[in-house]
Amino acid sequence: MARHLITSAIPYINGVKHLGNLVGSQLPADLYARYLRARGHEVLFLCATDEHGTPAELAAAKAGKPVAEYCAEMHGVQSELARGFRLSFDHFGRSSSDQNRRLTQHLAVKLFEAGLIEERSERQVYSVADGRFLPDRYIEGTCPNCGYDKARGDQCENCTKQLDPTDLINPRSAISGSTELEVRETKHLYLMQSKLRDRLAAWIDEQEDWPVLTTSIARKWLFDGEGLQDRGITRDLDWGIPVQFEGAPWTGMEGKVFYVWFDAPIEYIACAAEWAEAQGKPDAQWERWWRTGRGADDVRYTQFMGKDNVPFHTLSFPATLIGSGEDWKLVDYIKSFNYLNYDGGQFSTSQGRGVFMDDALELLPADYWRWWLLSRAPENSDSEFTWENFQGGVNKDLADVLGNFVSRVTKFCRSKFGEAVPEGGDWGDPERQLIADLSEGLARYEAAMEAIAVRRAAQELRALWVLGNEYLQQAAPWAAHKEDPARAAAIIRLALNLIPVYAELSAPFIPDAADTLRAAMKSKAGWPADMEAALRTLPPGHGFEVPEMLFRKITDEERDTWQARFAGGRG
Ligand code: B3M
Ligand code: ZN
Repeated sequence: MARHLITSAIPYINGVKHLGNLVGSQLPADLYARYLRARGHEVLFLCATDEHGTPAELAAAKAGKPVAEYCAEMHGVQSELARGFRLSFDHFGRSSSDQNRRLTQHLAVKLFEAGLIEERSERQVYSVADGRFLPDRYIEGTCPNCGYDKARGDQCENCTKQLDPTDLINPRSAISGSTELEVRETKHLYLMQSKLRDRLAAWIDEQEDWPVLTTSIARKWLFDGEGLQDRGITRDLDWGIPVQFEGAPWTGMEGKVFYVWFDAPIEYIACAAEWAEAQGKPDAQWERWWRTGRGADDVRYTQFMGKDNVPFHTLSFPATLIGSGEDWKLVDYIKSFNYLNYDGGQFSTSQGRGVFMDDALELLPADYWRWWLLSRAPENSDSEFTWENFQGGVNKDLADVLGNFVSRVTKFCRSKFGEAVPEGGDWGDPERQLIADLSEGLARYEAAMEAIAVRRAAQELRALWVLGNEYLQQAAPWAAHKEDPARAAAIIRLALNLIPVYAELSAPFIPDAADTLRAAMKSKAGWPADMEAALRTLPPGHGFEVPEMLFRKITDEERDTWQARFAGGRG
């Protein structure tokens, strides 16, 4: 029995996430959390919304709402969708929480005291009409490269050229449209990551078992070009965690907030504190997950994220924690993902391209999506969602294999023996062979899950479902029943017992279907540590109900309708 801390990258607050976001962090994290709980481990699984920064401010402005109100509302929307997808977070927090504000300010002070934060003066664009400094993307103008007249201060969306605000022709404020802009001197805090380079490099070197996708990205940022850069961790924004606060060791930082990527990972810690508060537990209860001196020494900490988030988790966040000089728990394993593409292109939040979490649940129950997304997770390379692949996966794996097995076994039993496990002869060679095959397959499934090899785990699970179908096909109880009803009863007794086993093994992928099977078989056996014993759990006479159709097939007509409906984007 071990203690596992699991975090998923925290999704930005600005809108509903698409299936590519979901499969790159929250969904595989949930799979792993459910598996570890099923194996009897103690798990704390945390996620939150990432609420600060310009994306939140801009999205709120677009929605015509004060940003705090917008964030509260969107947090509700995202929580509801997380519930809809059965994401089993122990807590779904908010990076705008008091806990995160206190922790972020606390860590900044510790870093300052350790000589790792420096004040630097910068020249920056100030809008007189708006009475504020403008971050790069709040400045618009004409691109000097292509002439596009809505280029942003950091980049031209039209020709992709990276820009400085001072490159823009006819620059204006994106907030008010005012052209009354000046360049003024202002101070910012910098985290001296370069001073931590050797310690970070040594720490990355220790991680021999991490996926190459994770370590190669970390090494690239550590050693390429000029190596690890010092990083500005403050911004001129209203919305965020204030840099000037009581007891701060610096002055003159009014009107500035911490950079969103500085406070967002700290929310992983703050979220544990929010969880403790919500549960009415004392601080010691969350600290035993996060402070090595207070019990977190024996915690195994796993993070899940898309590849674009890796530099922040392998370098910046560890720099914050190591640099603080305090005993914070560092991540033990980072599971990162490539991208899921959509129908020949990319999923895109800004263009509304692809299927989003709310759309998905409107079309089909969560299990259909969970199974397809996890079994095709973009682990070793990018993968692609097409409606045809989705239809094929759902129909072939869920309906034809698992669903078919359950339906054949339970309906056959009902018609020949009634809705109770039949008495009958003992098991012979085919059954012993099946149990041996299932035991071996189970060991492979468990190994894949322990390694967080998501696709492989799905294949191994499916292989276990296939074994049941093949057995049924060969043992052919419908034929045996004519000459030897006792033999047919023995076959069916085993096959019925396989259903609760499937429920337990499949639950991390398809939790609702698992519950349906448990309810139908009136059994909640737990993980089948010993396959033979597990298959004797339901004794003769144990009543059950034929479950409703477990999975329906997606028709060609639906597939075509959905493809057409989503071709145009969300608008
Ligand atoms: N919100 C980016 C993303 O959702 C960012 C992750 C923060 S993890 C601390 O991809
Ligand atoms: Zn341009």
